[in-house]
Amino acid sequence: MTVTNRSDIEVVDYLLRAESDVKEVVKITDQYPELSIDEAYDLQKKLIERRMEKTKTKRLGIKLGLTSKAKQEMMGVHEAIYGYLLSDMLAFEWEPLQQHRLIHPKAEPEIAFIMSEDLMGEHVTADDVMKAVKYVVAAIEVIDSRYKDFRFTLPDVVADNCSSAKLILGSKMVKPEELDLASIGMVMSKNGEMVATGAGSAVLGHPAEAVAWAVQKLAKRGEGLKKGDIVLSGALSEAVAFDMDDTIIAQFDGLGSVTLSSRYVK
Ligand code: 0L1
Ligand code: MG
Repeated sequence: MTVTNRSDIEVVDYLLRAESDVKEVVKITDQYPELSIDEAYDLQKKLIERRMEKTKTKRLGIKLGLTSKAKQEMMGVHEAIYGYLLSDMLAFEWEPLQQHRLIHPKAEPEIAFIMSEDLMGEHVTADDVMKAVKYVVAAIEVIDSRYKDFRFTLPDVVADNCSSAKLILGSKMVKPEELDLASIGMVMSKNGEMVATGAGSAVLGHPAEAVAWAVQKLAKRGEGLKKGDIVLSGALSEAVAFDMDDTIIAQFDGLGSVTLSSRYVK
């Protein structure tokens, strides 16, 4: 069944309510099993517009998901996905996350790009991306699927803005030409114990390749990256679940570290 205009709003509100009530919900394809990826991106767009209106937030940038072959295989898909980052998703190293505002969060180590110019087009390459990037920064993305047990199909997760919840940036900004992004190594620890390792090449071979892919996809919808956008290029390792009082540190070669801490703050 195709999601009709009327039910689009219902679906969007269903997902936004799950986020604001901090309650996981049944995935939408249980009710709309025929939902296509294209329709899911339509829903995502409506969800973002409605969320920005409700929370008085602005676009911060773009995020990519499912950028590792391992995760694509796990989900039985051959493509990455993208979603939007909004201004209230930006969190800071010095300010613990409010754990009670999150459902079942997981942390992902990522390389963030800060764009120095607009970038749009169906033929944009990784080289074009590198030329349009001002800085690269170590980042942790917090994903927090609104779906029960973090289980979903591809259209579900696209409609849910690719599980986006928060992002934290490190404080070291590096010019992209100063590093070989594919060979950057990363170690992530939780409460002092190593929990994940990875390299930049885990992100579709090279993080800039992943961003170029997103620009090409965005172009099909008449969109692109904007000057000042923060782009999360995709995870260098699997996502790691965390709870209150946990501290997660991701350390990247050449980019320094970024720290996430979480507390129950009311
Ligand atoms: O940012 C990501 O790679 C996650 C994308 C959505 C899939 C998930 O929630 O695990
Ligand atoms: Mg991510």
